[in-house]
This record gives sequence, structure tokens and C-alpha cells, in this order.
Amino acid sequence: MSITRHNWTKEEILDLYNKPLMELLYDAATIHREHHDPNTVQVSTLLSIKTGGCPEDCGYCPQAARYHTNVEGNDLMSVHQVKAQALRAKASGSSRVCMGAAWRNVKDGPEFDEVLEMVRTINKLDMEVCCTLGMITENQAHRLAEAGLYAYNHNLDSSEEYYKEVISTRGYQDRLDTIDNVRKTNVTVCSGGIIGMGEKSEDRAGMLVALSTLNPQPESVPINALVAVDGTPLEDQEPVSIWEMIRMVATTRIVMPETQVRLSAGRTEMSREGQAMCFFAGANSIFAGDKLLTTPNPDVNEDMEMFKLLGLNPQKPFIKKMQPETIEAADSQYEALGEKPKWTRPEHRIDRNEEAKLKAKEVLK
Ligand code: SAM
Ligand code: DTB
Ligand code: SF4
Repeated sequence: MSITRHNWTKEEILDLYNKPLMELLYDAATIHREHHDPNTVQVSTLLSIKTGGCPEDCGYCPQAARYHTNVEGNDLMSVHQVKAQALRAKASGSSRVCMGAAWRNVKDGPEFDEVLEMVRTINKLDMEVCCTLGMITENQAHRLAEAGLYAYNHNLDSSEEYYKEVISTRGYQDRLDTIDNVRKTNVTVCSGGIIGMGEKSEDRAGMLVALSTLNPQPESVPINALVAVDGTPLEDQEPVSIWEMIRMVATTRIVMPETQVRLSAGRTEMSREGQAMCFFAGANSIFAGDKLLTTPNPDVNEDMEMFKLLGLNPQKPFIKKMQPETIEAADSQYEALGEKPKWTRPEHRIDRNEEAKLKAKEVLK
């Protein structure tokens, strides 16, 4: 049985990533079988509860207000709408709903109170609830935990070095601090990243060092292939090849044997054979539903056909960890503190982000 190590070095991880493919696949598949049922894949559905208009400058993101993309911004969805979508997701075989908001960080107030009510509502449907709302304080993490949150998604997205080439409105440490805040509760951590942003293999290894040296390691690690969206600074990035995705999944599996590795954005560009290789290499989770947050994802029926073809079964909820209890707002131990945390804003210049911003101004004139 392989043990979970928290001292992986970049060199060791690069050596794994660059191994002859058949050896890498064999090692990853062996470790996968020691820790997981290889025929079970966890299925999550994404729900964009607050779309677009984000103040951040993430170079990959179609929801950043400063770039000119075709994303239509929306106010926060209602609890009623969220419940209806969650029921649909459950009926189509999802065990988890992941609610995403285009926020830099959570602010205490009526909108966060609504999100807490959404968490309570979905947990009562006996589905795992995940949120990805940007940076959160320890108090906000406790309030989410009390509502019945199962997981919090907060990606490191790349190595610390390459992060600076992609985002200037916050720092890597802000991300790590939020993960730390989540770890002070019973909520599980979901954190991964994106490949195909122009980073080197060293950066991919660097991101895996940052994730695998967390103790405990994240319970889920999403590996996204960049969806290059028109109007974003990364619109012209070449798509990553499936071989890089397979290598990344396999390496992630080896360095984080117990985590659920999620084959995330980018599946519309992947063949069934390519995805099957990723499952063989240790991916055991996907996002299902015809939309990710704002971009397309394979049709649910086609995914279920693929599962049938490969003999895969959707994972039942709360297999890895017990269902959290939901505490009603009236019985809460934690009140809104109205804190004004000092998340950083390095604001170093990233030329391609500036160009995309100027181009957007021209288009909007
Ligand atoms: N605003 C919050 C944040 O940044 O943490 C939550 C939502 S944000 C859209 C969640 C994650 O989506 C990002 O960390 C990134 O990994 C992923 N993402 C966003 N745009 C993407 C794209 N074009 N391609 C692949 N992944 C993307
Ligand atoms: C994650 O790692 N990938 C998801 C989820 N966590 C929030 C988001 C992918 C977004 C892809 C671009 C879009 O649809 O806007
Ligand atoms: Fe905003 Fe998150 Fe998109 Fe960055 S990734 S622009 S923080 S929604």
C-alpha cells in the first residue's frame, strides 16, 4: 500500500511527469487501485449562482468584468431556483452540487445569508454541497460549515511563480490562507488548477508540490484544461494535448493517492478514448451537465453512455465522509462579524492582461 507523503519535491514530481508513458500509467493505475474502486467515478454538477462582473483580473476567466467576453452577468440566483437545479442534478445522477460565484471574496450581508440558505437547502436534499465563492475568513468558513457545507473549492491554479503571470489582483498566499481557514472547520478542501495557460512542466510540478505538501492533502483536486475564451488575455493559447492531461492526472494520482482527482474543464475537446485513459490514470471524478460555469460541457446523456461503455458507476454521496448536520440560521453559534480582511492586491503589471483590458474598452466604445 502506498503511503501519503507530504514532502514531494519539484524534481521528484517532474521525474514522474516525464516518465515513459506506459510506466507512468502503470504506477498511477496501481496506486489508484490501492486506494479507490477503479470503476466508481464521483459526479458533480456546477451551478453558477452569481455570474460575471468580477473585479479580479484572472487571465483565464471569462467572468472578469474588465475583459470583453460574451458572458452575460446575472445577480445572485434565488434559493428557489437553486433548489430546482439541484433536484435536476440529483435526478441525472450527480451526488454533488458545486455553487460558483464570480466574487473576489465573500462579504458578510444579505447575499452571503442567501448562500448559507442555499447550502442548507441542498444538504437537506442529501446531496454533497460545495461552494466556490473566492476568499473567505475563518468566521465565514465556520458559518458555511454550520449550514452543512461538504466541500469548499479554492484552486491554486498554477505554481506560485506562474500565478504572478496570470493574476495581479491577489497573491498565492491569499489562496493558501483561505484553504487554511477552511481547514479550521470540518468542511473538506477541493483545490487544483489549470493546465494550458502557457506554463512550463516545472510550473505544473510546482503546483503539485504546493497541493501535495498541504497536510492534510485536499480531498479533491480538479485538473482543468484551459478553456480559451475570446476576449480573455489567454484567448490565443493553444489547446493542451490529451497526452499532457493524462500525464498531469497520473502524476496527481501518484502524489495524492487518497484524493479524488477530477477531470474538470476541457472535456468537450477530449475523445472518449482520451477520457478513458485519464480514468485509467486515476481520475475518479467529473463535472457533469451541459454547462460548466459559463462554457459548454458534454451532454449528460453522452456522459452516461460513456460510463456504460467503460463500466463506470457514479459514486453515491457521503461515501468518503459523513453527511454534515445542518444548523438553522436561528440556532447558529456564529454571527456575521462584518470583518474587512486584508486580502492582498499586488497589482504588478501583466502586459497581456493590460492589452485585453484596452481591447475591451475599444470594443465597448
Ligand atoms: N471566483 C472564485 C475564485 O476565483 O476562486 C470562484 C469561481 S472561479 C471561476 C473557479 C475556478 O474556475 C478558477 O479557480 C479556475 O480554476 C476555473 N476556471 C475559470 N475560468 C476557467 C477557464 N477558462 N478554463 C479552465 N478553468 C477555469
Ligand atoms: C474547477 O476547478 N473548475 C470549475 C469549478 N472548479 C468551479 C470551473 C471551470 C470553469 C470553466 C470556465 C467557465 O465555464 O466559465
Ligand atoms: Fe473572478 Fe474567480 Fe473569474 Fe478570477 S476566476 S475573475 S476571481 S470569477
